Amino acid sequence: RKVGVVGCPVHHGQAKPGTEHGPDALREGGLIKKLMGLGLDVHDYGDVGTPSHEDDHHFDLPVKNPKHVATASENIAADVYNVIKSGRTCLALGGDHSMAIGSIFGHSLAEPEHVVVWVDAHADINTPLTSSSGNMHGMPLSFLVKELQPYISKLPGFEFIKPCLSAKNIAYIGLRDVDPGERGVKPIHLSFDIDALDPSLAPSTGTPVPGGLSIREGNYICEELAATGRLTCVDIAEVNPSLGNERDNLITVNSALSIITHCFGGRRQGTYPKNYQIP
Ligand code: DIR
Ligand code: MN
Ligand code: MN
Ligand code: MN
Repeated sequence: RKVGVVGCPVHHGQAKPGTEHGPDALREGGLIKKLMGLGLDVHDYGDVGTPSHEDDHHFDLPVKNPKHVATASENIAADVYNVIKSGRTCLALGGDHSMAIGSIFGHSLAEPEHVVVWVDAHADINTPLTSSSGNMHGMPLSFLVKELQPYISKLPGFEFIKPCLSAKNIAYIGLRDVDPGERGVKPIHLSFDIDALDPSLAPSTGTPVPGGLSIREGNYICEELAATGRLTCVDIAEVNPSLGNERDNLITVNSALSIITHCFGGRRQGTYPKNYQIP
């Protein structure tokens, strides 16, 4: 299997500096080697451009940094699209969770039928009008969901986005009752916010919430999704190496690497030998 890694070093979707260092923290934690160790053909495409804007205030809405988020999203979408078109599964490394605007949109250009699995402590479907924080990492799904478009205000730079997802094609973990007709054989986008894990396992993140998933639960979700053979794009968002101490960083990066490897063939029962053809 072939994997393409795209770094999305964005931070303007929330207020705490440091998520822009997420991609390099994961690389320096040994990401590429671990994926190659699973027998995968890995290509790292480097980081997308995140151009700066001087005047990025929106006076009518409490939305913070819309132009920064928009231009980065457009670049992320282009890279994710190219990676998937080249026949690789895309691994998008965030970055705050506003990264998912671009990754999900880019994925949809390559796979218009895709569905989204959103693993997060938060629903991230605020609209610019419902958001109380004004932070765009709490809004990504609202720009993509077709049914919400009547409620979405025009924002500078967002003209390129066409809503690409029906509300019924989003799964929030953990749902407990899915009907046969709601299932399908569609390509899957996994958007994993590291704050879905318990803060003891992912302390270096901006909005930790107690009572989160264990590593075992997180890995289980990823193994099940990987086993469908239909994972075409994976986001890892909100790793912030500027928060907490060195030990917190190490714990967080190792948790993220564990989640990632279980999306790409790592198994709790032990991983298959390199080049082994999974029957
Ligand atoms: C909150 C926090 N719901 C907001 N969202 C976060 O700002 O809209 N998402 N942290 O992961
Ligand atoms: Mn910056
Ligand atoms: Mn999130
Ligand atoms: Mn979250």
